[in-house]
Amino acid sequence: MSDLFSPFSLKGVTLRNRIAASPMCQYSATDGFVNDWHSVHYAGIARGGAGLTIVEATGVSPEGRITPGCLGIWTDAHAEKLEPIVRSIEAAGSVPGIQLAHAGRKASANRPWEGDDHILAGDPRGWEPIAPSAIAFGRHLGRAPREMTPEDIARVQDDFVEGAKRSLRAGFKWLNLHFAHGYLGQNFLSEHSNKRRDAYGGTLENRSRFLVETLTAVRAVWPEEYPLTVRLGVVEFDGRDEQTLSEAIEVVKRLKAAGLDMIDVSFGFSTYEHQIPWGPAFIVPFADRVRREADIPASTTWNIATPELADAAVRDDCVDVVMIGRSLLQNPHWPDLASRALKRDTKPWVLSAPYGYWLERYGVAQLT
Ligand code: 8OZ
Repeated sequence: MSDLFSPFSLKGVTLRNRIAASPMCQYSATDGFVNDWHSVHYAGIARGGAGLTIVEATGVSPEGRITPGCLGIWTDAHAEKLEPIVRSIEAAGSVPGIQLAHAGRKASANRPWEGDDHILAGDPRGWEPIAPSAIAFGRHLGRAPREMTPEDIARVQDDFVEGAKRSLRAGFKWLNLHFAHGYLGQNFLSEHSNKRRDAYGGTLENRSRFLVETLTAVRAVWPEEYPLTVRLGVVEFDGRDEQTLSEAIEVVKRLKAAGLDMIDVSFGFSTYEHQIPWGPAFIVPFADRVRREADIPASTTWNIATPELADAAVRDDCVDVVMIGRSLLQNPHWPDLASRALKRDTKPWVLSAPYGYWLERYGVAQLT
């Protein structure tokens, strides 16, 4: 039986444990470039013991960023600046991953702690969002996007491909396409945001076309030995849960046929009219079902905040990998604490030798 500290192999990549650092926006970049904040942040998380460290949502184009502070990978220079971060993650024994993203109708917003709302049209800090249909998300994200033309769709898909190629050249070994949380991929899939009458709207086959085509194009340039994963919102908690979930499972099957290696299960956040049942590990049962019915490795996230919950998700055979977010912001060394709490603090150390050796030799209790 696998547990949180069992290694996990997918394609040619092996994670030292089942703990992944979930991609978490830092909103701290300028013009999409990483800086000292990101260097310290990612090295810190990787040193803390996570088996996989996924760099935050990184815009495949300038207009694909959520905020002006989001990372981007639309030039080679952006990718080159990511190389030292990749090296520091690997040097700490973690696998370097990156999440490629396009924010669709939620793009061009202020940083969360500076309002979280759309930047007003005409403000030079912002830009015009694009999406499948000219329908605003609503409330604080009230700016209507421009409806994408077929040329826009082809161009954004090409941006994902170029982003994947640059990610590979920067040294990343794990790719996650962000098709969840009301961003562009989810905008196409969801009937809340997609009212198109062409080949990209209407039936499930049409609404999933952008996702499947993009995945297919990325797979063609992303090596077979490296995992290609997708974060997908499989449920909206909008009263149509069974329909949305069964549709999503069908989409995951199509993505798998197009080369998807693992599904990262989340929720859609396509509408404000939702009743999200926030609670401990509340997405795990959905991930379990998608994993079984689509017969594909899965990870999930949200409120998996204790070692026991994370371990149970793996031991109960619901997911293969657990994405940890806020617990790693609180304490990048959370994997070490988890191993002690679960009494699995045996060799190999969860922390790298420069930390792990001393903690073993003198014991933590003697230091406190
Ligand atoms: C949760 C909290 C803040 C940001 C996303 C960028 O939806 C996010 C995000 C998620 O992927």
